Order: sequence, then structure tokens, then C-alpha cells
Amino acid sequence: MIKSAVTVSLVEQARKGPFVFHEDLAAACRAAADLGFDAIEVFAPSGAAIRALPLSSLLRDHGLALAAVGTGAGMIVHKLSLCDADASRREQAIAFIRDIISAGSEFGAPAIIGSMQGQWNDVVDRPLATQYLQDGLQELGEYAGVCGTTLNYEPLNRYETNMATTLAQGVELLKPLATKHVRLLADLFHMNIEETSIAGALREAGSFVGHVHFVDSNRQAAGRGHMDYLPIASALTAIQFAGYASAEAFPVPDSNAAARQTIETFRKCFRS
Ligand code: LER
Ligand code: MN
Repeated sequence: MIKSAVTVSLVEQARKGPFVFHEDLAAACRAAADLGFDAIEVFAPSGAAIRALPLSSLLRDHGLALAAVGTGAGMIVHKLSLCDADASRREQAIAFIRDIISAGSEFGAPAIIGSMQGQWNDVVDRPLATQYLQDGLQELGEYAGVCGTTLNYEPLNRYETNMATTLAQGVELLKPLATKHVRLLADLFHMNIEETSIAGALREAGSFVGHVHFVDSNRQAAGRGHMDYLPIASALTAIQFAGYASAEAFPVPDSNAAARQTIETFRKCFRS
């Protein structure tokens, strides 16, 4: 059964980012539980920052799970990426992500690699960047397996990456890897920009889909844009997706209203 989640960002530099809740983890957990969400997804500054949170007690007290942990602070705050031309910077990127994988795994949560995948450029051409990214995903996927969790690789739209922008390109990137612990994150906002058919792309990617960012065409809460959710919900059901549909959306008009709108759309899609 598909489960619901809502994002909470604890990264100061991502204050204007597409996260439903910002800063106050306790308030976010209370609101998520009141609305009936199954889980929260946390975007934190680092693995150490995750360990320093009162996450166990908040999750337990509110009957919530941890759906996933984001790694984007590595890019936003430290400008680290898996495609960096400098080997020591790539190593720092790997170390940063490993620590988040480890911290998330203590709660059974996978980590997400979105912006930290990086981009190819004049210095690191596309084949070399692809090699660096695959090497990084292989190492980090193996590590996720050792930690008893998985890793979700997220294709992004063309304005955020020039690596994989569609699920099919994501599958192409992951297929040669020896590790089977890396799966795809299907973010409906990015897919709305890049895919010919969102439902078709989900069906094609099938069991590679490990996590969904559940959001509308305008990156607002599901139900506040012009996304056609019916074929998307049918595709996710058809591929027997049993992970999280996690609301990664702007807090418009405010966090609580965005969360409420999301769970209403989620129930229409997956619980009726
Ligand atoms: C970035 O646009 C995004 O969708 C995030 O999930 C990546 O960390
Ligand atoms: Mn996303």
C-alpha cells in the first residue's frame, strides 16, 4: 500500500525551498500526525544534525515513520557534488552522503540524492561525469545495503541538472550498477517538465521506482495545480509501488494548508 509523507526542512539556507514545513520539527510532527500522515521526510544540514534531533521521541509520540532523509544541504551549503572535477571534493561529497545514509538508516529511512548528483561541464565532460556519478552511486548503494537501507536517486529537471532528467535516463544510469540498493525517486514536479507521459514513465520504470515526491505542476501542494493524478495513481498501483508519496511542495498558502491539501488529494488518489 502506498504511504503518505510530508517534508520538513531544517536547513536555514533552504528557507525558500519546496518544503511543506520549515524549521520547527516538533510542530511539523504534530501537524503531520493530526492530519493523518504516515511519515515525515527530513531535509537536514548533515548526518550529525539528524542524530542531534529528538527524532526517536517525536516519531514515537506522534506515531510517525521517517520516510526519507535528503542530502541536498551538501550542495546548498557546501557546494559538494558527486561529479566534482576535484577527487578530494568528490570524496567529501561521498563522506557527507554516507553520514546521512547512516543517520537515516537508524530510523529505517533511505537517503535521497538529488542536487548532490552534480552536472557535467567544460572541465568534466558528460562521459566522465556519468562515470563519477555511477561510481559514487555504486559505493553509496553498497553502503546503504550494509546499513540495511536503500538510496533514492532523483532525476531533476533541466534547470537543475544535465545528468538524468527523465526516469528512463535514471534507469539507464542505475542498470549497470552491481548494487541493487539504489532506486529512483520520481518527483512529479520534475517529471511534469521533462516526461512525455508521467504515467507512462512510471509504468516503464516499474520496480526501479522507490520513492515519489507528490506535488503539483506548479510545485504547490497536490491539488493546487493542473496535474492529472488519476493516471498517475493508476500507474503507481499497476507497478505495485508500496513506498511513500511524499509532499515536497512550497508552503502555499501556508504549511498547514499545503499539508491538508496534500493529504486530501492523497486520499482521493490512493484510499478511495
Ligand atoms: C530538488 O529540486 C528536489 O526535487 C529535491 O528533492 C532534491 O533534493
Ligand atoms: Mn524532489
